[in-house]
Amino acid sequence: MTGQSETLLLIVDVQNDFMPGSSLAVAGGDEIIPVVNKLVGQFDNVALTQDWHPAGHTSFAASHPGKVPYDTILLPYGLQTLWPNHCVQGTAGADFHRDLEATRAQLVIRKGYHPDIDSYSAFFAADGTTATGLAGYMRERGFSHIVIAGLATDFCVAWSALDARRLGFSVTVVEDACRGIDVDGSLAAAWRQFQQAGVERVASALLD
Ligand code: VGL
Ligand code: ZN
Repeated sequence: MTGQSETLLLIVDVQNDFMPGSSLAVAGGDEIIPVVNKLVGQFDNVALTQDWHPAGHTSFAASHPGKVPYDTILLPYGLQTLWPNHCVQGTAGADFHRDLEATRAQLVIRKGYHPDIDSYSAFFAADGTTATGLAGYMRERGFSHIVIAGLATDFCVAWSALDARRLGFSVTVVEDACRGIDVDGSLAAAWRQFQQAGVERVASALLD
């Protein structure tokens, strides 16, 4: 594997609103926390993403009269799945889970803050062109490899992993440190796309 100095561990959206019982609950989302914390202890370079939407964000079903969560809608940049309100800037739901070991994170990338564009990926908003700055950060820091874990496997983890491949980084997804939402087969599709794109899939035990 690539050395520590060329590798960034990216922990995606381990936030309260994605936890069981909250607005956009990911089944088993809390179960990954000990696995993620162990990973954080194993990498020299750690970054986090934080889904960070303004109230009334375009990805919220409530922003579109007559729509309900998990409907889709055609927006100027393409098809958008509509979600329950979640991760609104400054709310407790947008905070990282209290047990996430975030102290050693060197960077927090916030995404989804443009009112009219969603952003699953840590690299680009859903229009495919509005950058978050993470690619530039990785290049300037000399990271050629990204190891990704977090929520949700089939949305923010998947879009981040596939963008990272498109940008030319080598990519590893830690399967037991992720959980998916699984809308209409999206979880199986994500694992298929990972394979096609050359995203490496590992179990966390293999990184010991
Ligand atoms: C996510 C749906 C909406 C994610 C974020 O973190 O995977 N999914 N916003
Ligand atoms: Zn979101």
